[in-house]
Amino acid sequence: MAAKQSSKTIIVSNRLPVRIVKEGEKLAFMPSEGGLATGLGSIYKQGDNIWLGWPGAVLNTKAEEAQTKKELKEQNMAPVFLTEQDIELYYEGFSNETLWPNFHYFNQFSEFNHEYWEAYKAVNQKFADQILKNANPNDTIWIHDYQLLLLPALVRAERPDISIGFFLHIPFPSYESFRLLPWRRELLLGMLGADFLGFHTYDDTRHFLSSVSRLAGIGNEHGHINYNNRQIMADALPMGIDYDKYAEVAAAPETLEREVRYRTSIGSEQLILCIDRLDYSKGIPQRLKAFEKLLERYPEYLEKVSILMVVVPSRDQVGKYKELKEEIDLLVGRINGQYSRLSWTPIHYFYRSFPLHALSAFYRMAHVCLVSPMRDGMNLVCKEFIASKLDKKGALVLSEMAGASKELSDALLINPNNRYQMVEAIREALEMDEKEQMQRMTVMQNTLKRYNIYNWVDLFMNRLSIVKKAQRSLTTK
Ligand code: GDG
Repeated sequence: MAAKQSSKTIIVSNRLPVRIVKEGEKLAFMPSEGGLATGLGSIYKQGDNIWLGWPGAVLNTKAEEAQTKKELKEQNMAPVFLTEQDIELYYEGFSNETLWPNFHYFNQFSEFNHEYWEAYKAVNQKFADQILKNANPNDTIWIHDYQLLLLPALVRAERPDISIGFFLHIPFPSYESFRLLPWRRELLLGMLGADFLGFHTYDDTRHFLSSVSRLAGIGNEHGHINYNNRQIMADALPMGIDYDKYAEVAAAPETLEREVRYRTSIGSEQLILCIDRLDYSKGIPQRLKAFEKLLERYPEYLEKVSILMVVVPSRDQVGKYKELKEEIDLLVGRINGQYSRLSWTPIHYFYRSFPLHALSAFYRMAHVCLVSPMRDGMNLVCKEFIASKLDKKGALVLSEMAGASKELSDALLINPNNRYQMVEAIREALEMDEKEQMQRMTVMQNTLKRYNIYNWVDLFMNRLSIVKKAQRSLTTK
């Protein structure tokens, strides 16, 4: 009898949890501390498991590629090398100018460009080729996000029995939005190469199933899809954070020292905290206009309340993002120009990123965290704010359009298109008595402690293995 082949897990995402920075001739490998990297650390760092993806820099020589492969191999990673053209057409193009706006209901921004589509197919094939070089039939593959929607089917075509999971980190749009895409059917069939498909919310799952049924003619029963004689499952699995890590950083001496230093600089005013990547889906101008309205309607907040706004640079080579940056700069300038006093600035605005301890100090200092995206798959910032509130004081104003709102019903929920509602919710948050703050915070903390990132990873892997077992038992009957 042949010896049983060992099995490993291959994580696949567009970006690796490491970033190459070129320093002249030298390559430096900087780890990324994102939530996904932390959560999946328990998987990819074990045994023969690997994480496969783009290392974040375009390399020009075979020697650079060889060095990268070697360094990454030592950290259980394998690179997929992309060219400048791949980045322009597949990543900035199809992923971020076609899929991103369509999936976030910004169809007026969606580019339907055939060249982008061809590049998207070709790069998904590049990823598939790398997986196939590394994968054995007993392995488990976990593919992440909208840049790789075709990948499950490309792998399935070559490895009919392999176990494939897929998780979408952004919303899956309603059929009415998704059907606008010229390549909608190919994208769905690409995803259906997976055995288990996870989404942040029940609504995302429902939208996906509805598109599968209406555009590909494949029905389902409570999320179970029978396609090509394979039983596939789609379900909601909201992603959590590393709760203990955020709670621990919030108690670290470096964080406390920073908090004292920042408070000495800005005084004792109440702070409304906003942290986002630069993106039109995050609703940054809408929120600034609401704050402007708050100051106009309730002048008692002048000199008493400020916004601390961190906008992390992102995709700012793409036209729409440049325009957004200009709009934000103008609004901040207008509001600060009109309301500033020598001793008070209404909006402390930073267009850059901060180290984790600084972020944690901001979370600690904030009376209110204002998270008001027009659409967001989940939103981890609001979860990190809650985990950082060790004294349970503070209030969260949260958009209904963020996936996180489904779990955090003790936040003050708002429709980000309703400026007056946002103004009143900010006021309610600023005026909320401590008892109510602590009651709401306790409920939200308990939820997030329980459904943390490790729990999410375990649930995903369990669901995938249950689906696979059921599939195998059906085919052997
Ligand atoms: C996508 C989906 C979904 C921010 N500024 C700094 C910093 N950050 C960190 C935050 C948080 C992360 O970046 C942002 O995560 P979000 O979830 O808010 O948003 P996206 O980047 O759009 O993520 C989203 C997520 O995928 C996961 O599935 O929730 O809906 O769009 O962790 O803390 N980190 C540091 N300095 C900063 O200045 N160190």
